[in-house]
Amino acid sequence: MLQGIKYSYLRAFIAGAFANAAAGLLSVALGLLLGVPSPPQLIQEMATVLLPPVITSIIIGMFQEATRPLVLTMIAAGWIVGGGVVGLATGRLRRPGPGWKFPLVMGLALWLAAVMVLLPVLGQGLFGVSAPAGAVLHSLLWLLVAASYVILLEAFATPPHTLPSYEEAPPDRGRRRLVLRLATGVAAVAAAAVLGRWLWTLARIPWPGNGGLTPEITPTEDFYAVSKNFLDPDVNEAQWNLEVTGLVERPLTLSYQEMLELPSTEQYLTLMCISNEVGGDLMGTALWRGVRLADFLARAGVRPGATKVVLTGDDDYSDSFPLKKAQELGTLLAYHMNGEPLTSTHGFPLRALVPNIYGMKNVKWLKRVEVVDYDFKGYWQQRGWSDDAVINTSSRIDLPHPGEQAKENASAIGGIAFAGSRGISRVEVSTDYGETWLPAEVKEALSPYTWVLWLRDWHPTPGRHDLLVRAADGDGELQTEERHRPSPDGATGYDLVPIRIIPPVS
Ligand SMILES: Nc1nc2c(c(=O)[nH]1)N[C@H]1C(S)=C(S)[C@@H](COP(=O)(O)O)O[C@H]1N2
Ligand SMILES: [Mo]
Repeated sequence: MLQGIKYSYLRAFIAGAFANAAAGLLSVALGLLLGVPSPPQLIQEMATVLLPPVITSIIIGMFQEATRPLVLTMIAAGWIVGGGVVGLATGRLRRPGPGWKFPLVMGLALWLAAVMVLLPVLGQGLFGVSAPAGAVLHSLLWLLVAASYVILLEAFATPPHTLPSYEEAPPDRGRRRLVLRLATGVAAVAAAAVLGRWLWTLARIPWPGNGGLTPEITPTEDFYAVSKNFLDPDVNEAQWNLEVTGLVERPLTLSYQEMLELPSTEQYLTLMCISNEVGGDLMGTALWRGVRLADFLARAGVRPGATKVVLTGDDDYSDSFPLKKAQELGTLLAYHMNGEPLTSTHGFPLRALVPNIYGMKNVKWLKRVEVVDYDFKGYWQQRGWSDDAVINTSSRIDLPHPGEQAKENASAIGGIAFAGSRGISRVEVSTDYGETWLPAEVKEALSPYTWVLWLRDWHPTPGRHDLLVRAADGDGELQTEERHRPSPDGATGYDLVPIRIIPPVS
């Protein structure tokens, strides 16, 4: 397909880029098949590890819901360009003429570079020994990636002078080769397109839009979703078990069915991500059904000296909280969300719900509960985020909609306020940037663990108005006015919505 391109640098680069796009696609498919994290996935995880939380938080603040697609697009672009650069570099090294020695040596060199340099740099150890999937599978995956890259590069990049010329070869042979190359080229473009599309759908985070006042219970399909994963686990309930281990008298292993048969409770609870910005959308309320964590612990019998409980998900994400928190009535291991089994996005088959602390401790795809007597640091704590992670009192204006800059008329200001399990005692709004504050009407909470809706009549005059909101928690403590980014303890500050009221046309 590159027949027409004579300029050999360009040709080598394009060939390498195509070859790596296809090899990347193959690696993702193989990774899924073998249960090994694929190269793009490793790189994405590495990016979250290497970047300090302050930077991550600034980036997320700047790009909001576009962050994940952006990061994934950048990784995909880097991967493809990297393939092009390698194609270009090796194209220069190669002596003209066909032969199998060069590709073989090159494939081996690339494979060794991957397993002996890249994998250790990505935190997986030499040959991937320290990765959960182990060295054999990792080495195999990378061998296949290197091999497919080299083979495709050969197919695309072989310079024209190594082809039999039309004078020397029977014409139909030349034509067949051309057709073959065209077909491979088209397949590679298609593969790259599929990879791109697939990355894009993976990267999309559901982003609830709210034209009016926020629904008090968030529909499951609008519920925000956050995870560390490039690809979330898809747990098969028949193969799933919950393990309760560590400092317990009788370790437990429960099947999905056994768990469903335990006495359960239903409760409304609001989840909020610690990365949520002031006025942000990374929160939602649902009705959950599950078994109290305290019941599991009582069955297993906690041994003296235990201080913390460590929860681990199927994606090997883990987090912990104090044993006392685990034994509170509101701490649930939930299997239903809004009357249905959990969706895989929200942690099927089982997830933790822990009142009063941020979303990151609400481990999804839960497979293990371990009782310990030391200060465990979870996935995000190792990256500098708060360990207590107590939810800050916050409030948000949803009406008038913050996206609207101008409005012809308005009759109310409204939104939500949340203070974990401390409850909300009052909400006040200001229409003059905090000069004066007016009380808002607060709807009774659905449970001790949810946000509240609030509303205030407002009949504004034309012109600009700077709306602010603030809430006080159940103890009467007013939320912090000081503005802080989410990292490392969760955002603080008042939500501000500037709006211009346009005089009605008469
Ligand atoms: N196993 C696992 N659980 C996890 C996470 C994760 O990456 N893996 N992310 C946490 C974070 S940061 C948040 S905010 C909540 C989000 O839950 P949701 O997607 O159901 O809204 O899940 C938490 N539980
Ligand atoms: Mo989160």
